[in-house]
Amino acid sequence: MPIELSLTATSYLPGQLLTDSKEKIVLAGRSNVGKSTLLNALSGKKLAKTSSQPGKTQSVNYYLVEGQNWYLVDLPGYGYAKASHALRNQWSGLLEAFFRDVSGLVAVCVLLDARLPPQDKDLQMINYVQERDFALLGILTKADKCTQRELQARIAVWEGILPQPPLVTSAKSKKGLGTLISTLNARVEAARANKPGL
Ligand SMILES: Nc1nc2c(ncn2[C@@H]2O[C@H](COP(=O)(O)OP(=O)(O)O)[C@@H](O)[C@H]2O)c(=O)[nH]1
Ligand SMILES: [Mg+2]
Repeated sequence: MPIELSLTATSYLPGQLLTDSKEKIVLAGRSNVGKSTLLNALSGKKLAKTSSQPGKTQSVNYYLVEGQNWYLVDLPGYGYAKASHALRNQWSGLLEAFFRDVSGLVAVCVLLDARLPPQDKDLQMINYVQERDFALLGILTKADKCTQRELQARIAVWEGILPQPPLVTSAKSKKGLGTLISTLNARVEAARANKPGL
């Protein structure tokens, strides 16, 4: 079930972002939402540094999905309250450049902490993605930390906000990881099938 991910490029500055047109699916989310842990769980390997201290990933990381030939792109976490202004500006500059210049973007996954009600930063990111007409996929993380009842209530709230119900995942229990992988591959396949002239 795991997918093989190879870190192909790490970009700290806009000029280092990849410009090729290979399909890309982005993982975005607030610091500490569980992005690095999810990447590691998807690959069954320790690829990305995880931390209980948020605000560590400051680069755009491109992971090639081996065998499928597309990139899973790990964006810097947003909304780390303790980051300096200079650092926050550097991050948002990198994100702006990424979304302005990206080629082959198939979908943006916004990771959402299943324990929390919608946070301002989540809603801002969702708006940002929708304003630009990028395909959006909500992914609840840390589902193992919620009771079934809490989870159902959280899903219902997100169903009122997102264009489609969120996928529910836990890196700890592995819940939803197989569905997530097949959903992402299917999105890439659909994008390829729709490409005119190929
Ligand atoms: N229980 C549980 N904890 C998780 C899960 N995913 C991440 N965490 C914890 O959440 C914290 C932040 O995770 P990390 O992956 O570093 O977040 P990132 O900042 O979004 O990359 C760490 O302490 C992780 O162990 C999960 O599915 N279940
Ligand atoms: Mg991280």
